[in-house]
Amino acid sequence: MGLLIEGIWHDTWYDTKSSGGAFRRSAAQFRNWVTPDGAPGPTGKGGFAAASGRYHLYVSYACPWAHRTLIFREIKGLSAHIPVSAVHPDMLDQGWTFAPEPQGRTGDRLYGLNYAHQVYTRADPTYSGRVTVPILWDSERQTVVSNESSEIIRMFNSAFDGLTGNRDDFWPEALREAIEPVNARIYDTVNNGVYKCGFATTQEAYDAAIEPLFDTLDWLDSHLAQNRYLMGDRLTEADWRLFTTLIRFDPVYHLHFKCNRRRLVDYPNLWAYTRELYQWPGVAGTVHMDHIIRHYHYSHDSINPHRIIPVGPALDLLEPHRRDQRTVA
Ligand SMILES: N[C@@H](CCC(=O)N[C@@H](CS)C(=O)NCC(=O)O)C(=O)O
Repeated sequence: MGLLIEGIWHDTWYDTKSSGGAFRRSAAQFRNWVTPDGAPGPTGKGGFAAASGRYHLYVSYACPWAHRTLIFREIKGLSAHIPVSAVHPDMLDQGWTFAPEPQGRTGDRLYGLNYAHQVYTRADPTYSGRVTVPILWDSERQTVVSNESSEIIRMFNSAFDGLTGNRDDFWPEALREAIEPVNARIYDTVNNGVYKCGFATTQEAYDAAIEPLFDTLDWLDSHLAQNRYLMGDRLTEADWRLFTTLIRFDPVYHLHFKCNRRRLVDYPNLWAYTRELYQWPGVAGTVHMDHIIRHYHYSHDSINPHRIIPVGPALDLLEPHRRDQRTVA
C-alpha cells in the first residue's frame, strides 16, 4: 500500500494522524469523459470519443468501486468493446500488481506492466497521489481518461449506445434529481462508511462511522420492504452502487471492518434485494468472491497481522429472491 510522489512510488499506509484517527478518501484526479463524439464531458478535457477497442479498463475484482464499472460494462453490452485487465488480489508494498494468479484472471493484457502505479506514470511521469482502481485507459492517446468509478459508470451508461445499440438507461433524466441525495447518503454512510469503520484508528472515529452505517441499512431495509428498487419500480445506478458494498458485507465488512451490529442476512429485504441484483443477467460473473475475501484479509496487515483468511459465511446467493412476486403496498 502506498502512493506516488512526483512519479516515485512510496510505500506508506493511509495517514489518519492528521484527522483524529479517521479515514479520509482522497479525490480522484483524472476526470475526463468519454462521449459519443469526443465533445468534453462535465469535467476535464474533450477528445475521448466512444470507439470499439480504444479504451481499456483496469480493475481489481476485490474492489467495490471497480466492481461498479465491471457491472456496467456487462449490463450495457460493452464487453466486446472495452477489454479488461485485473490486478492480483494482494495489495502489498508495491500497491496493486499484475502478478499472475493460477486461474489466469490477472495480468496487464495491454502492456504487460508489473504494477498499477506504472499505468499512472505512463500517463503522467510526475503524478502525485494514490494509485487506485478502476482506471479507464485510452490506448490511443496513452493516458488515463478517468479514475473515478461514479463517472465511469455514467459514461458506460450512455456514451457507447450508438455502437452497441443498448439503450438501457440506469441514469434516467427524470430520476436524476431523486437519485442524487440517495447516492450521497449511501456513499457517505455505506460505500465509504464501511471503510471509515474499518480504517479508523481511534474509538471515536469508529463510533462516528458505525452509527450512521446501521441507521442507513435500517432505513434501506424498510424502504425496500415497500419498493422493489431504491427508486421504486425502476432499477437505476443507485442500486448498482449499493450492491457492490452489500455483496461484500457478510464475507468481509462484518468481521474485518467491524461492521457487526447486524449481518446482511439479518435484513430480509436487503438480503433478497442483494440476491435479485446478483441474479441479474451477467452480474454473477462479475462477482469474484475468492478475490474479495483474499484481498482485504491478506492486504491489510494493520487490521489482520497474521493474514489468516477466514472461511467466510455460507451464503446462498442463488436462493430465489421473489422480489418480482411482491405486492407493493
Ligand atoms: N474514487 C475512487 C476510489 C477508488 C478506490 O479507492 N479504490 C481502491 C480499491 S477498493 C484503491 O485502489 N485503493 C488503493 C489506495 O488507496 O492506495 C473511485 O470510486 O473510483
